[in-house]
Amino acid sequence: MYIERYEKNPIITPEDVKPLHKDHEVIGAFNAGVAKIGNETILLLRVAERPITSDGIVKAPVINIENNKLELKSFSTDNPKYDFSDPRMIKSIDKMEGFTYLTSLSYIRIARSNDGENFTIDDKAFIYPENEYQIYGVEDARCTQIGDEYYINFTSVSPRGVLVTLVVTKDFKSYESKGNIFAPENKDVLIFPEKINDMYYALHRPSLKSIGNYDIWIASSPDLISWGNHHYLMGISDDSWDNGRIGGGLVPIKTDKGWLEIYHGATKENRYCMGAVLLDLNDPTKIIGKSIKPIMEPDADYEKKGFFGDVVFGCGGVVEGDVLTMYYGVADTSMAVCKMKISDILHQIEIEG
Ligand code: MAN
Repeated sequence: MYIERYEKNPIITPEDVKPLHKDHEVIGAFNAGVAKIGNETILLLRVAERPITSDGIVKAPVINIENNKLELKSFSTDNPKYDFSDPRMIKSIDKMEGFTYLTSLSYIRIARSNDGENFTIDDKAFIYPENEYQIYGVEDARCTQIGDEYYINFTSVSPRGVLVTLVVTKDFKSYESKGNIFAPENKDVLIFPEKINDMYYALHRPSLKSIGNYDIWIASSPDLISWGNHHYLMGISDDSWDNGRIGGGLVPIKTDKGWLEIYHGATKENRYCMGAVLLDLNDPTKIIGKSIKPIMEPDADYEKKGFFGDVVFGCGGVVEGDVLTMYYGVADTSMAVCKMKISDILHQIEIEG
């Protein structure tokens, strides 16, 4: 399938973002939710800031909710009690002690553009950790426009677990909090942009700990806040590009043929690609067809190399006629943009699905 990657990719890199915290460096500006308000394209960037440290020490940033200050925990890399093998986290080897810290603090900051290619980044955070569920950060926003309101859901991370929080805005200057909509562990919530048979729908991705896999589920709600009627939608494959985990990517796109969902799938080794699935227009719990091969794989240098390489991770796009402009995170580091034809994606689903 033909994908036109923008020649000046990546469009936003960590170097373009000034850290908000003293003695920190921005290591990621990625996985942005997308909205269009008037002529302006909004990217809800996940900015990751890491404490600058000396060799042999890894620091974990944690927000103290009592005084709203960022505090740092230090770990010596030669201490055998800790596992540093995943650069995104520090884990205790002793399961009884059982802690995980993240090596960076993520929050949501807005980048704005009038042409969809050149972005200016706000000086301040838009969504910053503000309660006990968010002391390790907030990540990976998705934005669904319903009428003149924009519903933004994102991952909140803390020792209480990884869960999903919802806020609503009309102007991308301030927002109203709607609370936690999915309990731990859950991620990758995509709210459909309109009611279907008088109910709202959302894809979600529970991460099962005892039995089961990292699969996509679907739920419905009368009010966007209380979600129920949970159904398993689709799962990982046994031995392919998506044998590790799958999760919703972009806000579902309404087409003549059905709801088109572009999702991410990763191997057990964490190579992230994008796939496509078509859901019934009147009952999105029903799958019409699915691409067998990924529609997009990490290929360009900026997709293969970075803080966490071999990752393409789309969280949003803009649809104009048959053209989807997808904004996507690359290598857990930067933002890139590409264009693809919706008819090409539907064709791939038709011949493979
Ligand atoms: C995964 C990755 C990280 C993220 C944590 C917590 O390990 O997506 O980037 O910080 O989960 O959500």
